[in-house]
Amino acid sequence: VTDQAFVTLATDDVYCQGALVLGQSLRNHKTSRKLAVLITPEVSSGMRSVLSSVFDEVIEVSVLDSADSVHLALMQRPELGVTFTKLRCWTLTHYSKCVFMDADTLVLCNVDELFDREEFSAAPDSGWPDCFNSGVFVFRPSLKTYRLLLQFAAEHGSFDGGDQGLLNSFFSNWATADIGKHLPFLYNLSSSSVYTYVPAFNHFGRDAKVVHFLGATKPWNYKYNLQTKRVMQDDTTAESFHQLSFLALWWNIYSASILPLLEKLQKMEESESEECKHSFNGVEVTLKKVSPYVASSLPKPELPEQTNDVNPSARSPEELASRARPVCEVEPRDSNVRLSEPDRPSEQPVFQPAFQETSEMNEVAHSISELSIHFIPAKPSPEDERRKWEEGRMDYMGKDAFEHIKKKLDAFLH
Ligand code: UPG
Repeated sequence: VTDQAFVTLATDDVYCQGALVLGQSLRNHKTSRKLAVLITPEVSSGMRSVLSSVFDEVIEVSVLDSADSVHLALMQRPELGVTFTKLRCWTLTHYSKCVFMDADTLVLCNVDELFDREEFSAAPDSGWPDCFNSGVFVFRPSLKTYRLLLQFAAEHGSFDGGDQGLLNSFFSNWATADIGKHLPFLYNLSSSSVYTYVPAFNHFGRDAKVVHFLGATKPWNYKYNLQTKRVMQDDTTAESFHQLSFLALWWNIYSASILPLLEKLQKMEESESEECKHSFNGVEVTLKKVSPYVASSLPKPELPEQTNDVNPSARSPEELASRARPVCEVEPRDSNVRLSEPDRPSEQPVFQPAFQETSEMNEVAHSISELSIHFIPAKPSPEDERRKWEEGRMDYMGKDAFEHIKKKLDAFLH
């Protein structure tokens, strides 16, 4: 079907990562509809080319911002003014009908049946069920509707400062007029409702079709260990088992399908002279710039103090990503910091521990032509693990946790 499309929005490279996972999840479940993503000028050219390998259409629009700091402050989300840009989806008049999906949603199965619904269909919001959530909705592109929406926004604003408040006021009879326009909650299951109504989730959750990571913390804000395939949990948050399952699913798609595309992009960018020479202990070392997308997916390395001598800027992947200057490659493999030749099997340590100023190091380092540096986080010792247990920080993500998560997911997805 070429005149119907799933549409999403990403106003920067960070939200693009969500859009890519959403697009890939729609592809994985063999949608027969087109995939379109609205982007704004801020999205980088590299990211645009990655988007175009997942989406049929990458459409640049200019930003619409509610600039409504008062209402946005009530939600404590000053960044959501740009969600007014979502209204631009009504301008896609080369499609007769579309389903809009936020970039922080993920489909768990084929949801093409949504196109059987009419404008304006949406699911209830978990915070105020007489309002719909604007993360998933069925609409008909129309310049007339678009103009009416802009006019309405100018006259009435939005009660929450974002698109959701505006759309709820505009389509104000949604709650009562036509039950056919109420999408089941399963088409927009907020990942947090998994713990706000546990029995309901246990009863209905297996039929979930779309999961929505709404709220300030998005899947890409978590850390994920590529080797163990585990989402790394922040000590201060207490995500439920099911939330972690959905996060793990998001990260599985990201690491299996999106990361390779971003790495390809990184390689292309690197070949455009993104390497630099750095000298320490009289030895010249080649440092490669790590793409922010790749770096942000890597777990935070626990660096031994002495590595600061080598590159004082190398701390967390976020810091690495946020700095313009070249940084060391971070590789989460096993314990210890290591200096190795690129083509030498990485299991074979050259120095342990590394970066101590020994004559042996200089000798060997001089004898190899190219070096790459790997900062590798140390494994927690049994003492560390016991201490965490005693402090009440149990290892929910213990050895076999991912197996459990996968089993559970398989159980309710099939
Ligand atoms: N978005 C961007 N860039 C931003 C912020 C948002 O592209 O800087 C897009 C993106 O598609 C995102 C969507 O807008 O998924 C909504 O923003 P998000 O940060 O996901 O907000 P949430 O708090 O999860 O969303 C609730 C509603 C959502 C509505 C938003 C503002 O679920 O549908 O757009 O609040 O009203």
